[in-house]
Amino acid sequence: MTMTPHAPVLNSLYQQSVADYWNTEENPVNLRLGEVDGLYHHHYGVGEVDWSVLEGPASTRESRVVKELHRLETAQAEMLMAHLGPPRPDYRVFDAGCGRGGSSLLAHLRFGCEADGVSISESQVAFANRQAEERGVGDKVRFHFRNMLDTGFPTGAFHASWNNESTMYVELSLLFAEHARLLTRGGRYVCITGCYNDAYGLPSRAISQINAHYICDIHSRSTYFKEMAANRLVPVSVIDLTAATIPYWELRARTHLATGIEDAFLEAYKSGSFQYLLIAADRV
Ligand code: SAH
Ligand code: GPP
Ligand code: MG
Repeated sequence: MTMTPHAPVLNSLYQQSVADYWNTEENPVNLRLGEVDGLYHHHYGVGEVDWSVLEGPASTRESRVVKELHRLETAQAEMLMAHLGPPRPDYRVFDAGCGRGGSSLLAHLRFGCEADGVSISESQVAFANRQAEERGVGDKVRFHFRNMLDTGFPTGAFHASWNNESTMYVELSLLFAEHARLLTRGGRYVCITGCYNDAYGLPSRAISQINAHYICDIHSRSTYFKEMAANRLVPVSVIDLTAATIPYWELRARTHLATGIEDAFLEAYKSGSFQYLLIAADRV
């Protein structure tokens, strides 16, 4: 696989603005957590919270909070990994919208498989490649400055692929067409995403606030299934993780790492307008 993109990576002013966001993003809630073990996540957490981190000696509270939030975010990535197949060590997996590379590294550590991640942020790609090099896995885990809608990778090159909180930046019809092209027949696709609930109606105010905060466009739940069905992706598991992610946001809101978006997530989830979903699908 060549390192030279076959087409321009950024194809609209919108994509340029998203790239600008990620090229300059340095939130402590992401960097301090990543420093715990070198797995840098740009997604949220799931699972029960150890609330005792907010108590005890003030001198160690911040570092205990950091570790706890990181543990919950890593648990989210582990949940995605658990639906990947599992990949064999000789398999190749694709990470669409890879951020600083945490999920790809985790996939290699868990399964021994090769991973290719793409992001439209050049600084993220450079950061993620440094992490892989520092771990000595740069030959197995590679990150590329490419567009996930038009990756340039060969057809059928991957046995599994995923989007971990990156589907809300693109049109799903285009995204799933590219995953379907890249996956072998019988390959596994997984996404974890926030979507709006068709049963509630159109996006609530809190969802609009989340869209404005990250420059994204949260899709409806129905759009995922419609576009998967149109692109040879047949859902095999659908897990509503909404209840599992609310404690993460409750904790985050009470810490020194809160960014100001926490109340919008809590309001969106608790009102029933927003859902945190894992969808696993087979490429048929
Ligand atoms: N999946 C990662 C990062 C999620 S943040 C994680 O779980 O840590 C969203 C990511 O999507 C960012 O890295 C951003 O650069 C990427 N992204 C957004 N639009 C993209 C596009 N069209 N092509 C490739 N990556 C894109
Ligand atoms: C990235 O996480 C956020 C997104 C990919 C977009 C929104 C996701 C939804 C589920 C709607 P981050 O870790 O960079 O965000 P933060 O800096 O807030 O921790
Ligand atoms: Mg984060």
